[in-house]
Amino acid sequence: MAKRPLSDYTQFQRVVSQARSIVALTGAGVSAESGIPVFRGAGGLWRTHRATDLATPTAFRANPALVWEFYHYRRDVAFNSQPNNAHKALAKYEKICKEQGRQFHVITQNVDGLHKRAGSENVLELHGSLDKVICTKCKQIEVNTENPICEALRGRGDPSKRDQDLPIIPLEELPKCSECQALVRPYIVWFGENLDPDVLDRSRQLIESCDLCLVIGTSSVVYPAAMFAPTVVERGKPVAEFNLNEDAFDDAFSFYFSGPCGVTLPKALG
Ligand code: BJW
Ligand code: ZN
Repeated sequence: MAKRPLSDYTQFQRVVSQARSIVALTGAGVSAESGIPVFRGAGGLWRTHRATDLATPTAFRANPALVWEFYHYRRDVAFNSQPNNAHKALAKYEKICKEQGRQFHVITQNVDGLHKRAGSENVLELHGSLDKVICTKCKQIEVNTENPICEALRGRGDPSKRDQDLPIIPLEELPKCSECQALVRPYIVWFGENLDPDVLDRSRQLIESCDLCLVIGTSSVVYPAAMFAPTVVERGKPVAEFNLNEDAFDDAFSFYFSGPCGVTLPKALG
């Protein structure tokens, strides 16, 4: 199939400046330039494990200490990362829209908190957040930004180590619920788990009512987020895709901007 020609920034700027309700759907690629590894491809390994194999309830049941070690590493990377020019461009454009009485929302699959730290206010976090935990017993959700989250995880999580070279962390030393003292887990939506129904409802409403959708730094293989942009196309509204990799582009969209989104987004929204 012939390659889709890349889009014209001036033409996109006309469309974005006239849109009344814009949704930006973001994925791991938006945080890649902040140093946070993406999930699929070369960056998606932690030690010998695929990140997506550890992000499951089955993996947590089988080895909560290993999954907590992985998430301690993820929390440490995210908490020490800074928003990049892509996060900042989205936050800046949201402010412009607000001043002009237009709607701008970010729906993110990311759990790193960088959109909010960049100043975006209208953010829906589809897959949870690294700065929260949920109790495995009483289901209480708590914000927890302690790093490390418990003493046993201090100095752990190094991706260059081998699992078997480190002592196993006993269950009773893993993070506990402040209410009932049972084991807590990261407040993250793992494969096979339902998304928060309220977050999902609000996301669907935005997708059903927006007149422009930006799809930024996602491989669009994980549902239900993977359905959002096709739904906008079905409604006859434009979708603009920003991805490092031209092969990732969906042929049904209206605009394609290839390259690091820390470069392409500020140019497109500038
Ligand atoms: C750049 C860049 C730069 C790089 N600039 N670009 C069959 C059909 C339909 C559904 C299912 C099915 N079988 C199973 C399901 C359900 C399942 C699913 O979708 N599976 C698919 C894999 C098929 N979904 C679920 O289970 C969801 N729950 C659900 O649907 O409940 C109901 C249900 C249950 C069971 C069965 C059926 C229905 C929950 C999904 C939870 C996803 N969780 C994760 C991990 C947790 C987060 C964490 O720990 O951090 O979320 S998985 C992982 O993938 C993570 C991400 O948010 C998510 C999406 O990945 P993303 O963001 O797209 O990252 P990458 O790495 O894939 O892509 C990065 C992109 O950036 C690439 O394109 C690069 O080119 C680009 N890039 N640098 C611009 N600088
Ligand atoms: Zn509890």
